[in-house]
Amino acid sequence: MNFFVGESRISSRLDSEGIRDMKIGIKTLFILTLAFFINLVSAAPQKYNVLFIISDDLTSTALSCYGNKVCKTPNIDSLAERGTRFTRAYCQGTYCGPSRASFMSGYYPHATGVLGYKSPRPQIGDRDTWSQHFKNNGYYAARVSKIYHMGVPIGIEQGTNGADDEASWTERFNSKGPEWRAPGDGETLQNNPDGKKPAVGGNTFVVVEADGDDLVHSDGKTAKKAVELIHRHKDKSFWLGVGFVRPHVPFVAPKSYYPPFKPYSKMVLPPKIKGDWDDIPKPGINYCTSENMKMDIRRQKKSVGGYYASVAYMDAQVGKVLSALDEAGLREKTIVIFTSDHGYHLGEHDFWAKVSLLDESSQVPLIISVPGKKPAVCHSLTELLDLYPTVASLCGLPEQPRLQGKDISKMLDDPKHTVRTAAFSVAPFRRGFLLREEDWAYIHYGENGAKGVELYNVKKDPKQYTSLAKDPTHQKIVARFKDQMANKLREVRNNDLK
Ligand SMILES: [Ca+2]
Repeated sequence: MNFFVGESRISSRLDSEGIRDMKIGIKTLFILTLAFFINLVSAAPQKYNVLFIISDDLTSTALSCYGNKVCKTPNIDSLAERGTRFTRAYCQGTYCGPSRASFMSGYYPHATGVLGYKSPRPQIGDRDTWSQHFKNNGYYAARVSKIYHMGVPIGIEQGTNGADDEASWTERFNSKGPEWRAPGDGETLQNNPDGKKPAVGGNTFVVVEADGDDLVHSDGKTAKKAVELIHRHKDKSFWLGVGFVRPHVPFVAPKSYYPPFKPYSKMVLPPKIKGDWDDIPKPGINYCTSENMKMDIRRQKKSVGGYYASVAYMDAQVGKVLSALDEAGLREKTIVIFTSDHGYHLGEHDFWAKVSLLDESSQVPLIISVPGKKPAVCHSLTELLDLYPTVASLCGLPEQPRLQGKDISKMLDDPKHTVRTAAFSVAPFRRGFLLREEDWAYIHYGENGAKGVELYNVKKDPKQYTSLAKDPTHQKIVARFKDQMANKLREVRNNDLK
């Protein structure tokens, strides 16, 4: 405020040349200061892009980076080679609707009450979903195809939005595809013992060796749109959700993806153990079994081969999206996440598909790649619910204490770091609840376990063949878990939604 007074006082002592020099000096100082602040801003934590790729109904056991020797997934493997691969990541609901509503909203299924195939919006009101939080912080937020629940195949055949949440996005795109109607060699494997049914629609095990190329199908179109969006938005910050629908049934992929799995008779099924179901309570017998689907050994093996071909096809689409990131020069600016909404049974215990709370169905593949961080394999327990707070924290967005997940970003610097002793998941159809610790898997049915209990020592019995729930020497552990489950449910329901 004294600038002009000062200038006039000084001017009385200086000649006009001196005043000019001083004005230039002040201008220079101003420019230097401005440059300093611009420099400060550019040195602030980098505003990463987020590329979230999610497959549908994908078990980690089908990926070569998780040890599969038959199904090769070079593109997902390449992401695992540069990121952190999690071996104990769990979904919060073992089918699409609740799982997706949970990790997008930041709440457990029992906190929002979204246990079916619905959008979480009525429960969360105006609270930000994961992508919306980024959108409200200056990001372009888009989804291509299935991020929230969409019916597969029917919603994909129609190209509709499903149980989507419009407020989560700046833009959204659906990828219509022919699904089971794709021209090619189709066979219905489920409930078709005399082979008289043609390829059918609905939530049915159908394999179609399809004519034509990748772009005939929904996932090919999804990859193409994602590539286009990456190039179009490479100069601003984006949160891009890319949802592939394979390997969800129907198992449809171009013919070129099938040769490694043919003849189907060479597919190896998991061992069939006599009396395997004897210690599983009734609600623990999965809704899809070899028996109730009327699938003989030939059909079971073809189911595995068809599933693998769908995984290989989906992996190729992941490759196209990852290449686009490199072509756009964004690898060093983008956090890439690859996961699935839940796992899948491929004949273990003669179970098929999802819903079960055993590891094949509740554990998910999860790879997180953050620029500049060392590649690692992390065995610490984590939940899909942790993605929202973790990625928000990595991008320097405001923290939201209401979120029920935990920030696991320290695990990306130190894979030995832990944030939880148990992962929690639910199977709403069966009122089933899982607490998965490093050494134990505890499952009970009915709010208090009245409908049955399973307990597995996963250290000694990783394939979960022998439930110890009724073993007299394990009753203390069962009692501990029962208490812990009651506490967990209380904790989950104690939130800001009410
Ligand atoms: Ca799913």
